[in-house]
Amino acid sequence: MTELRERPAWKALEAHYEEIRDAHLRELFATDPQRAEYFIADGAGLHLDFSKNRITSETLALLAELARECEVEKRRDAMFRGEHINVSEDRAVLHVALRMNANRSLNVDGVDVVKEVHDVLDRMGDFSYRIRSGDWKGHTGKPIRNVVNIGIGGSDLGPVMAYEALRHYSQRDLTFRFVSNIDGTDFVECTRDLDPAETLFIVASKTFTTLETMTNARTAREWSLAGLGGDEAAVAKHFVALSTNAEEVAKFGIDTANMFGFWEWVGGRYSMDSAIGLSTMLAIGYVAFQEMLAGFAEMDAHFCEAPVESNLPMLMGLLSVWYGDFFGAETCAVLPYDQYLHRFPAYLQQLTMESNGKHVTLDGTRVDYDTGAIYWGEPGTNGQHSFYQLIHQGTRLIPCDFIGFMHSNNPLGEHHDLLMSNVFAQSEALAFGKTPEQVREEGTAEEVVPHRVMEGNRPSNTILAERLTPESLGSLVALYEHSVFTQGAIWGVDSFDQWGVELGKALAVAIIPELQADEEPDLNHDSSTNALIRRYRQARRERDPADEPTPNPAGRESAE
Ligand code: G6Q
Repeated sequence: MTELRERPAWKALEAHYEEIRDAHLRELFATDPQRAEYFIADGAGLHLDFSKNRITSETLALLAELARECEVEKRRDAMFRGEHINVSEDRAVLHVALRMNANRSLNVDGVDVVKEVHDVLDRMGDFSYRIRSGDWKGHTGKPIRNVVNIGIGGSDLGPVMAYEALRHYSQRDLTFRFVSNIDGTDFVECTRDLDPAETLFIVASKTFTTLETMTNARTAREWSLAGLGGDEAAVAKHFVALSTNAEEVAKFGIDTANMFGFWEWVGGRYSMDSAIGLSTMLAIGYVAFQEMLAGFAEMDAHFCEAPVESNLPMLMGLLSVWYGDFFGAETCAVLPYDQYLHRFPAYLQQLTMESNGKHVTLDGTRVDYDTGAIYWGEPGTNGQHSFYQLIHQGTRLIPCDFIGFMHSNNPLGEHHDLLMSNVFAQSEALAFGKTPEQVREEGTAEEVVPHRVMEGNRPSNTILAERLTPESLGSLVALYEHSVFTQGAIWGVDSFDQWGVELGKALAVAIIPELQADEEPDLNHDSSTNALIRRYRQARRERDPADEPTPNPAGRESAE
């Protein structure tokens, strides 16, 4: 048995689970109506109501004890000191340094990383000012009006999410697009209505070797040059790079003067507040970007200072462990009631699942408990008219995070009251449901009663903030970052590597020449993969003229 399952707090939680597993939230609230007054916590401008969880004070005490036994705080402090807590890659994990105030310093491996962070932020600020003001001119002398971020994974999901979340604060005469997929459709559709003379490409790639990004970047280069008369000098005006790899950036043909750097201690999925956030800064400006960083920093401080029992990220992380490892919940739904957060669940999927989708502990031992849950979700109220049915009446337990704001950025008649009434109604309905008696009292025909019964006892967290601002977005993202950290520290896994994505990448690289070879290649895969490749090759031979590659379709179109 692994160390975690031998821990006294874990064993106590197992015993406690047997006592509490059938307790209904109706009873828990009936016997303790005050629970909504103490199962709450505030930090960094966020309010967390976790009273609609299947817990008692004893559960909370035991979970806090588990955090102490697993030394979550010690591990957190090691992260903030810059120790190499990413053991499988032997790296520091220092996204928290990206939002440290300029008057702080943090020495890591002999370098003051806070100073380096602020040097890059200042350069990003100057560049943003030049683009936003129209001072930076494209190759033909026109100001930039379109910004296309080319990146994937951590170099895409954070930037897209943040742009969408903060659109209200964005400069509206600039158009932002995000190309990530290696499917040519993504590039073509993102650029087809853009004028190359007014378009800036941001090539965002930590390594600057990622197949998807480099393929899209080369296509962008061709598109741009085709639309600008083929003069190589145009690249300097229309391409910037966000990367840690100056050598590859230079090889690609981007002047390193147009490169904004970051460091190996920033993991891809933790990089939206590094240079990878350049598109965000171009959209909202330097000052608002700083406000977003301040929101992150407030949550960092809360995570470091608040006791476990009132520490938002720790509470949320521990509750995830409670449901995943004791109740056997496999997923967690994130339900933001704000249209601007429509990409937030997709962003969180990478943050949570790439971080904690791990099967061994730090020392390589196979875990004998479940790790990272499957995160998913959609903005409310749309989800209510689709998958909420399963959460309410299905057979699976799905803990939910509801996210809402006191004030709308677009107050429109009674829209916001109606929106928020749904947040409160959904968590109430999930927790308390509807008994057969209540259904009968409504005059329901007996044979329909079972269909209309809502068992309730579906747990949820409700996270409220005043308004969606750059600052509250920063706090919200940091909340989940540190919740992920807490879960990883309990499970004893490396939340900062991602070896699981490597095998597929390597296999794809090996298959490319097999798809393209003129001669029938010697295929040595399994029989299924061999047959699929042969089938594709056959279709490729039979391509009609419409399938012929068109390297610069959009460039040609918009240059006309
Ligand atoms: C994130 C992962 C991964 C990464 C992408 C893009 O934590 O490492 O999603 O962000 O593979 O990598 P590059 O930025 O190096 O292109």
